[in-house]
Amino acid sequence: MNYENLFNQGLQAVKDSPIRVIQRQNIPFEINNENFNNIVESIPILINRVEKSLNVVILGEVKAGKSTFVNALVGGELSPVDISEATAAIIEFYYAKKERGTIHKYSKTSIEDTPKKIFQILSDNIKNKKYYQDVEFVEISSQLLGLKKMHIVDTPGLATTNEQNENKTIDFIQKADVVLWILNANYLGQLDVQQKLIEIAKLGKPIIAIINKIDQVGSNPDRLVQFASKKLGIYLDRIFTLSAQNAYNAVMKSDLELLTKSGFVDIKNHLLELDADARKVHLNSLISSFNALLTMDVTYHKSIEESISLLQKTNRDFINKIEYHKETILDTIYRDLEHWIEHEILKSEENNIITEINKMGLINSSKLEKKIKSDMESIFSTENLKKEIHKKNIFIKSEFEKNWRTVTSAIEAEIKINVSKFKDKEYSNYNNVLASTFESGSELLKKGASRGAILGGSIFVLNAIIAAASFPVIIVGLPIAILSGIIPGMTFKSLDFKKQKNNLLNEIRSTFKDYRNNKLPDSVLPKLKEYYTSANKNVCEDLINSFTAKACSSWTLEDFESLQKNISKHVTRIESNKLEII
Ligand SMILES: Nc1nc2c(ncn2[C@@H]2O[C@H](COP(=O)(O)OP(=O)(O)OP(=O)(O)O)[C@@H](O)[C@H]2O)c(=O)[nH]1
Ligand SMILES: [Mg+2]
Repeated sequence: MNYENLFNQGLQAVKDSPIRVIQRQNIPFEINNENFNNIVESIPILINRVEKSLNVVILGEVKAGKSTFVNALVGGELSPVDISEATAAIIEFYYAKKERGTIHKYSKTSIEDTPKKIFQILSDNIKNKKYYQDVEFVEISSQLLGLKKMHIVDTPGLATTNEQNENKTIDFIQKADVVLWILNANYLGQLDVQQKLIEIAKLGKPIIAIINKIDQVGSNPDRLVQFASKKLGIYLDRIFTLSAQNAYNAVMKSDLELLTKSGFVDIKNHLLELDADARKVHLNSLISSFNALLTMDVTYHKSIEESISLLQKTNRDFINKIEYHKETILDTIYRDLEHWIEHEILKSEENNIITEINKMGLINSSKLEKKIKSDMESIFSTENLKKEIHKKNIFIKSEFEKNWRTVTSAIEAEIKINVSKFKDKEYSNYNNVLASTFESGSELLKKGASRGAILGGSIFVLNAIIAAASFPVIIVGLPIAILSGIIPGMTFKSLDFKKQKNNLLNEIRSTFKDYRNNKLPDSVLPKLKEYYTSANKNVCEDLINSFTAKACSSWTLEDFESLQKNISKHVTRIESNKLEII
């Protein structure tokens, strides 16, 4: 089987992703997810490794005892172990009869010497940050206790104060075939270890845990294994216990009893088994890593596909809701206007006039007569009617805006709830997807890496939906200008003050009534309704346009549908590129 070719085929499939192809155009969602982008960069690392040796990479937090363990393996003090001499570079050990060391530098000024000299140089520069920035990795050949085919890589501890080191180590993880994770027995309960193990497990790397420094804790080693297995077991292939310090001392003194007691012999035997089967272990790890990357790719694409469905549904629901409220809000305004014109307009003026006439008594007063006539004239002047309508308009406008704001904030809240329900559902769905995806892959991934870990909290399309669901404040102009010239004024020659008071009152009442029942409903009401109908239509259009613009960019429904089809095709293609473990 030519794995280079097979991996290359997978890489091409990943690169042809419809999402990656459109990445540079105007798309309505973010895909700036580091893990998503890393898939394309990670497969070539695996391709490069097909012809390389089995890499056993030692990882763990600072001062866990990684280098001490390597020294026991190498059988001499080769990897610097001291408080002041923390491992600051990646150091690769491999079997050779002749001991040799090389410091590979980015600046291409590599140094070759005896391992002892090489470690002296590293130690002399331990405080020199700039020096280590230029060190790509260090290579040491030695006897390595008979581990003839594998390379053992000592790394700077994770979570060091030196971020540069941590980044170098993380970059190196993709080059690992088997991870030996050294845990410090004193801090077995620490939570951040779990997060780091997930990161590695989701890359498809088999992980062997070594609980080190068991000489420092009172607990029985079996209890420690039980504890670690309960907490971290799903990410781990095997768990060993060790006192690297005792192992190292035992190796130096050839004390077989102490060596066995330290836990070292079991670990060494396990490594010898892996070494004997190095090619197969190596290829299976590459296949598992490759499949893990393809699963990540599938997971991302399915997530995008499903959130596009949600986007479309949200958009449809949104338009339906706006259309529904468009009717109800307009209806409320109509009813308010009708009621106002029929029962309320000029009501207090009417009451004032009536009170005044009632006060007139029996004697006609030409002064009062004049006053009432002029009052009526000014009440029914176009100017005054305009003022009344203007006042009412200010009120209706604010009611209108308030109603729309209530509606949009309810829609906004509902969209947010739907999005978060969708996220929850997605996460639980994908746990199942993962479980089946890894059936043929590494056992630990079947149980381990969750979809949450793969997606890393990024939900591509949903951010756009949430952003779109914050609506602009609705502002409606005042419709006074359009009313000019349509308000019928009135003259009052007809008022007859010589008549009975009751008759006069009736006449005044019927004047107001005529206005409320005929004149205004015929002239002003249709105009106001027309105005609010069109204002309401504009508000709806603005809301729909603003939502669609933010949530969908310039994409049409057809654009989304064709993307979804292409994503489905892509997912099928990626699945078909997954490989069987040998
Ligand atoms: N008691 C005890 N001490 C240990 C054991 N293993 C390592 N140590 C001590 O722990 C300290 C750190 O050990 P290292 O091997 O340098 O640890 P490391 O993980 O390589 O550290 P970094 O390279 O800085 O990440 C040293 O002082 C060791 O002597 C052990 O099994 N028991
Ligand atoms: Mg070290």
